[in-house]
Amino acid sequence: MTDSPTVLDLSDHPHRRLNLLTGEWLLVSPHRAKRPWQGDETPPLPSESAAHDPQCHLCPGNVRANGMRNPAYSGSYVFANDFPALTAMRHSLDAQDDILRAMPAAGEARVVCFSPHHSQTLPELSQHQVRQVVDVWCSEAAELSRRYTYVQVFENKGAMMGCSSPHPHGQIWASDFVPTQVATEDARQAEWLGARGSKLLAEVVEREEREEVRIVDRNEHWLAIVPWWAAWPFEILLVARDDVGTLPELQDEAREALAQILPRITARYDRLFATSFPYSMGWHQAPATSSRPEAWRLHAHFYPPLLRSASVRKFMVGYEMLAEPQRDLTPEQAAERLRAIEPFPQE
Ligand code: H2U
Ligand code: ZN
Repeated sequence: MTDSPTVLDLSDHPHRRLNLLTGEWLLVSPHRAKRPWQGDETPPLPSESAAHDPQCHLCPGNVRANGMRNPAYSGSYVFANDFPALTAMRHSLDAQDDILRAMPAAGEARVVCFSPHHSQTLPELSQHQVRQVVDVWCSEAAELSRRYTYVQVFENKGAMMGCSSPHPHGQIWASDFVPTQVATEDARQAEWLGARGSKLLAEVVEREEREEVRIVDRNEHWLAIVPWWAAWPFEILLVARDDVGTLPELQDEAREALAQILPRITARYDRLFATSFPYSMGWHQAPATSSRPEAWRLHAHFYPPLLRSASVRKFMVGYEMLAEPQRDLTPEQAAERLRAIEPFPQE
């Protein structure tokens, strides 16, 4: 440690940044991005292109793992997950244990096939087809939130993320409890509104539009940024610019704009390392039991694991597991790279 500190340079010196949505700090080490790399750089597997796979459990007309047959669907298709993590049966706890604590958990899980096509991912679908996915997310969230406290809409993409089927699909898990991360964001946004009289993510949007350096893409209704506090190298936060707290509240124009920006974001991802980019993405919205639903701004998180090529990923191990998340590439550098990509170059 030197005893006369120089002024912190965010693009060069180690520093910590606060994730306003979780209250957690992360370590940024920009100087380390320059170090030599001797890791694995094996080329990616060739990507799928078949329109229909007779072995696929999700393709139209095929039999699923539990013996049910999918209809010959032509748009997006939703079915009840055959192996749900949550079931609708409600249970009660007869005695509270202070040491080995538990609580009952009930809910429902569904699978959303984005389209009948076995290989076309979001950037390969037409805007009309992506709009169908958006409408399904909104209508499913509306229906399930009448019976459940929280509806988690998400997509796990790519074998690297543990996705079990290459047929593009997402999942919806509804629960009679508010999951941990959502409860944290709920409390943080409520606290922010109470303290500052404004919405946390509205202030973030306003600030990021002024600074520009972390913007990846935008349209009239949405702003896509690599957030100030991003933990994953190419993490994206997609925030609604309209004053909405849940998916069902999205109006026609915002849904259409979402169907426009989603393929653009995911096409940038695919072109970054010339591979079908793996990620987990999902929506965060106000839970039905929020004490301050008006503090919420609807948003989606994209958490992709890749760091420097189609096969070299970031591992959240060591310091990340035991202390706090850490990154080398700055969010500003990541945003600059994603922003520079032309999502759909003219052929
Ligand atoms: P991934 O998004 O992680 O690939 O999960 C796909 C889900 O699809 C998984 O939760 C369900 C699995 O239970 N599934 C069915 O419900 N029926 C099937 O026939 C295959 C997969
Ligand atoms: Zn399929």
